[in-house]
Amino acid sequence: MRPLLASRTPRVGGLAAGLLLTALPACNVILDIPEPHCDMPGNMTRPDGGTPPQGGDDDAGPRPPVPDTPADARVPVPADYDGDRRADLAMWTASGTWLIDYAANGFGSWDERIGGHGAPDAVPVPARYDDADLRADLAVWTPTGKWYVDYAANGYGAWDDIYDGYAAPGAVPVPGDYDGAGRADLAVRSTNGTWYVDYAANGLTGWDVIRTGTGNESARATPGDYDGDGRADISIKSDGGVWYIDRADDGYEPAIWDEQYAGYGWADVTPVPADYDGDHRTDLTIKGPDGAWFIDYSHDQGFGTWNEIPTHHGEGAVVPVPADYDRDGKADIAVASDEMWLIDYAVGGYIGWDVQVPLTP
Ligand SMILES: [Ca+2]
Ligand SMILES: [Ca+2]
Ligand SMILES: [Ca+2]
Ligand SMILES: [Ca+2]
Repeated sequence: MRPLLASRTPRVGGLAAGLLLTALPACNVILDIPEPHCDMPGNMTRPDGGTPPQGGDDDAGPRPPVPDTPADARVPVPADYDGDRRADLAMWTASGTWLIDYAANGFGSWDERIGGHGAPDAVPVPARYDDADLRADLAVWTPTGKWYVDYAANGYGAWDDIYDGYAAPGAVPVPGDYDGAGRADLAVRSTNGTWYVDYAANGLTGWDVIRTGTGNESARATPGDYDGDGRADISIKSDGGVWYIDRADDGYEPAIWDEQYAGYGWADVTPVPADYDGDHRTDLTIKGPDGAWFIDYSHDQGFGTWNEIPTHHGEGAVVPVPADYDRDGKADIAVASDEMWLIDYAVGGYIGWDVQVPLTP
């Protein structure tokens, strides 16, 4: 291990960035970057240790993963529902209606209003669960372990399949393409830090991966493809600001991380990993409650220095919804509330919202 002093000097200048750095003490720390990461990528080896903060959660017991949701509550669920490689605006209501505003004809009104897609305590998890087309499938997961899927290939309308057996104590769903087969795999992470994956390629019949030691209850799941090999990697961000990555390429061993990076904000920031620079690798990114986004691109010298700190991009009770809304290959900064969807496209820089879409009921 070689401790590196990260300057964390933002490339954006000015008073605002300085204030933000002050407000985010975790950004001015000694970075404990595993030395192998600084060498050629082909020479990477697993650093020893890497166990995130533990303790306490074993006795915590199961807890509901989502608070009681009012029937009229709406959850932003952006995804590419028509397969044109542009993310579409969408909201799922707790009463089971999917509202979709396709990017193709411009944003401004719901193009689809699809009912009958609710379930008790459901959490919406749209993704491409089959490889029949490029369209996202409508899906919800429930804490009782059911995964409901309405495949896009035969048209949206009603659940095509209900898979059962995907429960774990206090679990949150973390679907993704963990084996690179081109389909989302069913996956959950439990409160006590076990990550379960059922690969779709060999049939949705039971867990193929049970990876223990992915942090405690307070850690946030941040799966993404951090090395760009087409397979989602297991990842968490701890309350203490450490971003842990267990790459898919060398398999998963309990509590052993391939990479870990410190300085990514305390518990009050929201991790928003996505590919903001368009190199097909997920970038380490957090959003502060004051509307600042701290982006650390993967394409330069690796992780450890903020590349961009756009401010005034979503203060207060908004949900960050980064996605590629204009098909330039780069995730765009975006936030949604019940009333408005705001997008700042990556092209042209993050100067201010390019699109402000009022959301009708
Ligand atoms: Ca689309
Ligand atoms: Ca990967
Ligand atoms: Ca990237
Ligand atoms: Ca974009």
